[in-house]
Amino acid sequence: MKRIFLLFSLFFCAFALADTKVVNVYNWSDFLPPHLIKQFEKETGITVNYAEFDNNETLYTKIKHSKHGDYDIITPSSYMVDRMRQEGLLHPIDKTLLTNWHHLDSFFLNRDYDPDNKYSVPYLWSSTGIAVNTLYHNPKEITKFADLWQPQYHHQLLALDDLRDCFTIALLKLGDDINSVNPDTIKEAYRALIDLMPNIRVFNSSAVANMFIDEDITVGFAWGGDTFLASRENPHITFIYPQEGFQISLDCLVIPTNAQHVKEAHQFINFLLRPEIISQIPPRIGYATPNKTANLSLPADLRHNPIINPSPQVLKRAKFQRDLGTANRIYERYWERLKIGAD
Ligand code: N2P
Repeated sequence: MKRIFLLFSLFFCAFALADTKVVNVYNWSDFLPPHLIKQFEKETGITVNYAEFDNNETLYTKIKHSKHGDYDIITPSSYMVDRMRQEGLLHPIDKTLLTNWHHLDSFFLNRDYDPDNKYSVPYLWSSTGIAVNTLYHNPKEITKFADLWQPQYHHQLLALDDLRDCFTIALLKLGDDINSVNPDTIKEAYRALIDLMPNIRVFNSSAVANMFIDEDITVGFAWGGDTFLASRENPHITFIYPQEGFQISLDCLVIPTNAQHVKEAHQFINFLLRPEIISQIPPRIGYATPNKTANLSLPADLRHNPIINPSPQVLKRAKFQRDLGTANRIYERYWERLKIGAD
């Protein structure tokens, strides 16, 4: 009798497991409020397994070496979408399953990094600019990335711990293309970063808001999203869109080629495209949404906040990052040397 009961239980468990629907999400740290995950689970009966990363390169390595389809949704930035799609790491998006697609703002669609958005759905965006605490620094003296090289910022700057963001500010300072693949130009950008090192106090990209709130750091280049969060807690913090131009950091929802739960992944994406869902994210995590319907419903102070939503005039200076192909290796080598302090 006992044995029959045990067999029955095992059979029941296996049946229950097979029937459990899941979606495995791998997202940037602090990039989705937990209550929305719960809401999705409740609405759909799909269990969300959730993990976080801190930079595109970590994400890339995980996906490149994931043999068994560990993830169904990941959120690379535009340049990494470009690289992954070219390397065959992404599953095409089935837009017929995304009934909320039409809410997206066309400014963010059909860019070079993914023509026709065959593989990616814009999720959240921000700009890389200069964050300044006006109690300590005169923001009028900082209008461009090049100003960060001034000796007055000796040992003061926060630098994003992010290869592309660091090279981009150096390339902009030099007046070069932020997607340059010319070895001489990349070398010049590296030399410029070496020159910047005495001013850098810390490399960090996951605790930026808190560092500014606590005034451990008072100036540096940062993502607008973190700076916005910090500015709500510490009113002396402001954000400058540099004159040379600046990079848009657009993070996208994509499905890896070997994902095991493609249908559930589309359901998750469509949920995040729903205006009443995505509009809950900017007030909580500081990043802006490319969903135009959601933007209209944001509280006015957020809608008109220049950190979250820069004017169309400012946006004209915005640049999108693309993949660098074989030049990636050159950047990576210089990045490693920079971080270990070799020249
Ligand atoms: C915030 C995540 C930042 C995403 N922790 C930058 N692309």
